[in-house]
Amino acid sequence: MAKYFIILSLLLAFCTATSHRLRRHAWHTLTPAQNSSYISAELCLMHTPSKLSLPGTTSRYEELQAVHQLEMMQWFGGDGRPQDGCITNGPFVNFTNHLGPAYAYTSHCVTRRFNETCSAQTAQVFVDECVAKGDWLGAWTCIEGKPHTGGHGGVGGLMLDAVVSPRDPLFYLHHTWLDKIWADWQVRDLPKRLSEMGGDNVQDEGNLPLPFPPRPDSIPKSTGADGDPGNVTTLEHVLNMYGNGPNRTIGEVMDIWDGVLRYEYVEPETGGY
Ligand SMILES: *[C@@H]1O[C@H](CO)[C@@H](O)[C@H](O)[C@H]1NC(C)=O
Ligand SMILES: *[C@@H]1O[C@H](CO)[C@@H](O)[C@H](O)[C@H]1NC(C)=O
Ligand SMILES: *[C@@H]1O[C@H](CO)[C@@H](O)[C@H](O)[C@H]1NC(C)=O
Ligand SMILES: *[C@@H]1O[C@H](CO)[C@@H](O)[C@H](O)[C@H]1NC(C)=O
Ligand SMILES: *[C@@H]1O[C@H](CO)[C@@H](O)[C@H](O)[C@H]1NC(C)=O
Ligand SMILES: [Cu+2]
Repeated sequence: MAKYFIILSLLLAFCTATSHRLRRHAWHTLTPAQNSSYISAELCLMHTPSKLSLPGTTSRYEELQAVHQLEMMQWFGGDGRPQDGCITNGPFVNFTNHLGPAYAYTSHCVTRRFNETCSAQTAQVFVDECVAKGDWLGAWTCIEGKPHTGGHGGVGGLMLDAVVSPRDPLFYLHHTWLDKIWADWQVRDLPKRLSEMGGDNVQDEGNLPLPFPPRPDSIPKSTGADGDPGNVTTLEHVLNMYGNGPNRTIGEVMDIWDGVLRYEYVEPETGGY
């Protein structure tokens, strides 16, 4: 299968440790050939039949979304068309997804509704503000507030579905960017920030940025507290991969450089860190 130049975030947390670090490049620095490889890899996942028997899934791509759907409690084409929000161009124009909305299973196109007011919240000035925070709780809530929500709202459509937003391939670009903001915050105080974790492990449902429908009885409840002694997230917290790969603890994925993920970022300006 075509090479990934941008790894799919925690969804690839099951990558076995390799002797060399993988390198994550910024999308705008890819060559046309690398660009096509990445898009082909996503199309390949969309066209490869599912194998894990997760509810509603028909492809490997949907099995990755299922992790988000099941766990949630707490050149990609342009905007959608006015009448139904379906995208009208780009490589995913004919893609039919089968998970969602929320916990339902229906066949539908990729929908978007660009909103520049929301996108403005992803501006560099807000990112800089978050990266400057002195502790994890400050950085996390800051990232969640503007850069994270701004990306979901800025694209709109499927990206505004809190349960299955990974249905839009843009989700992975947005979230790998958020991963990088986290790493940018970490490198400002190493090694301390390779083990700094905290915050609620179950979302406070009264205080969500996106509408969040109740989970139906047919979907087993995730306790949210797997591995934690209480309701605070710890390094022992288990990331349930639902068979997409081995479960990992948060402690295992904190150090992107030398932990199980083992990758580094290639900065267009400096050549990487
Ligand atoms: C990336 O590839 C898509 C099609 O695969 C093409 O339309 C687009 O122009 C390419 N962009 C760049 C920057 O190479
Ligand atoms: C989408 O389907 C139409 C009709 O079959 C076809 O003409 C078009 O090339 C397809 N586009 C892509 C990007 O696969
Ligand atoms: C864009 O999002 C803002 C903030 O949520 C909202 O007030 C506004 O109505 C949206 N604009 C459009 C055109 O939907
Ligand atoms: C977490 O647990 C503590 C102590 O048991 C409790 O006081 C607090 O309300 C809980 N917080 C949440 C968000 O459930
Ligand atoms: C992954 O974690 C979940 C939740 O802790 C657990 O139910 C499941 O059995 C684990 N799967 C594997 C393969 O260890
Ligand atoms: Cu998100």
